[in-house]
Amino acid sequence: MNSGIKGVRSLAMGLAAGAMTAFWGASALAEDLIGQPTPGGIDMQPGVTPLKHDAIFFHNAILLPIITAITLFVLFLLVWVIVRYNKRANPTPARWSHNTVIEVTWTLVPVLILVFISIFSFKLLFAYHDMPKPDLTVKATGYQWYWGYEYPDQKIPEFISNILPEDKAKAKGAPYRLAATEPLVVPVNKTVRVLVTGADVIHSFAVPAFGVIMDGIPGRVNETWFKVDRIGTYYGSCRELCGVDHAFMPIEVRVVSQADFDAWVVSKHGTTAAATPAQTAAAVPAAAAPPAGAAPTASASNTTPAPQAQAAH
Ligand SMILES: [Cu+2]
Repeated sequence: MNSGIKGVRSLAMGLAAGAMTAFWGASALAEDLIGQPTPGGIDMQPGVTPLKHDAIFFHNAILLPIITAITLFVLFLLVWVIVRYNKRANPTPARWSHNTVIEVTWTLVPVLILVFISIFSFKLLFAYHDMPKPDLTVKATGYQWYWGYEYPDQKIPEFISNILPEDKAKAKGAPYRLAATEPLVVPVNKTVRVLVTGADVIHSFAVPAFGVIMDGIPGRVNETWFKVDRIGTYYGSCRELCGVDHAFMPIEVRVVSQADFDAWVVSKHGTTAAATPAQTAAAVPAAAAPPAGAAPTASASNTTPAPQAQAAH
């Protein structure tokens, strides 16, 4: 009998271990895709911004252990009551109905747990709210059912970003329903302020790898920010049910080097001067009183207003 139990137990443990290996092993083998969902993946998308790193820490290191501990504790209490205090094991139940110590405890302990969580929660909330001085501002406007992006600093007027059709996405090797005809292009390691609004109904600008989600509300401009620490393409989507094609207005953000960003801005006929305060600050003394002949060395669009934009920084 004993060996039978042992056999069942080792079989169960073997099955459990096998299942765990298959479950975790598969997800570990399948390298997480950056900036988009991983087929069969678990957990959140890998983060590439300080906000997302903090959010992942908050979820994985603070919330999950607390949730797990509480769940196991309640499970233990349930099993204990079922086993120890059923009719057979405890034929004459106690008659008391109050216990001050227990009542104070089960009021105080949850309060303390919530206070502990709130310390980290508020820290994260404030981090979302306290945007560092932005290096770049982009405006994202939600339409039924596409996005419009505008770069006021670079004087790039709004351009439209639609969903990339399936055949074109396949041809490009880009994920269909995440790829867009025109990406939002931003420089790496720069604080990007995103102004979000809606033109018709409420939309929402969300990019999971950045940990940002912000409603775009008609008649109102909301603000969020991100600072991406690695070059790449990151996908998001509208996160507010906005009508029949809600699922077909993806967000594609291409994070590139400053040089590539400047080149992109030039290709959009924008001005690159205001985009690089760090560089222009260094360049200001040299450019303070440029001789008329020196103008061609600056970018073609770097005309009179640009030094004022530099001075503003
Ligand atoms: Cu929408």
